[in-house]
Amino acid sequence: MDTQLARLSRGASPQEDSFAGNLLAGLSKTPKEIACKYFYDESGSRLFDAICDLPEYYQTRTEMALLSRHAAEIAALMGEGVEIVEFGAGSLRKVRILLDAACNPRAYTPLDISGDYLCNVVRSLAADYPALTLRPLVGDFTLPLEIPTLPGPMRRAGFFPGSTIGNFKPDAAMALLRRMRSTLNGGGLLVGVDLVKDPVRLHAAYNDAAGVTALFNKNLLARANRELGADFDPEGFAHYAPYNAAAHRIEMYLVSLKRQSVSLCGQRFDFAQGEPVHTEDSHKYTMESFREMAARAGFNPRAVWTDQDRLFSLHWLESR
Ligand code: AVJ
Repeated sequence: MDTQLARLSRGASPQEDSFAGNLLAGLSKTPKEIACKYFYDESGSRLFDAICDLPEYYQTRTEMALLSRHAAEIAALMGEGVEIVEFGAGSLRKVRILLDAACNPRAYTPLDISGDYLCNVVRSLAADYPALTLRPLVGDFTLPLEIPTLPGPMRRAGFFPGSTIGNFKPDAAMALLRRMRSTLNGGGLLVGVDLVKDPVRLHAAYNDAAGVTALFNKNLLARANRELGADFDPEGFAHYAPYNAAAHRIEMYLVSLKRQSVSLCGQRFDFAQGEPVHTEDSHKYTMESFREMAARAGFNPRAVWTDQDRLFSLHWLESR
């Protein structure tokens, strides 16, 4: 059984693509920003798992129910002996539903940015699926990537759940889908997409009563303190996550509650009272608007599934 972690690094230089590099560049801009992929160190990945269990965060349980309900149909579309490639694999909870339904899956290749976290979750998956070939890859799926093919004839199916696609602006989302299409060598892609809905419900999902999303957002600052010796005061910033209805997206910010300065890698950064740092966008689509985008990215949108309340959607896209 091959569960060695391989590291993919291609494209941007490690310097400009590192957490430190992104922070130094992003905090020098006006308005300030930090890229959302840096949420996911080991503790951020754990906080995200806690978000997925929150009563307000309907996305995860709705998507899991859709996967379970349509698993047989999805398995048939993926075909026999498929290699499942998951982009941003996280806890690996969702793929178990697919693996249980799939016909003799050839391999499972989870790709994630958090190596420590991936290593742990892959170990427990390997124990539960002893016959499956596992190829965990540590890396950033937003960079161009080529996954070495396994020997013998093999079809790939991509799995991109959780509405992670929503973290990209529509143009970047389309470019990402195009790149995934080429990584998949003609195979299909199963994508989970959060839907446009009542803004009050959307707002609640990113502003939970227990404050877990606030901790998740502030983990960026705690992580900078841990890894880079920065001196952020996480209590000096507020979690702010409004829904921008015109742009169909949740926008997430850390807002400085006072005038303050922070030192980071020998540089000083000043924050005005009330100054925002943009940390995430989470775009929402209609089923039709997502299918249109997928078609423009070179996919043939085939099946689409949703729940009774039309909270979330699962799309099966075929390469054409
Ligand atoms: C990474 C896209 C699944 O945007 O809903 C959850 C991240 N941020 N709560 C989302 C997130 C705040 C999440 N996804």
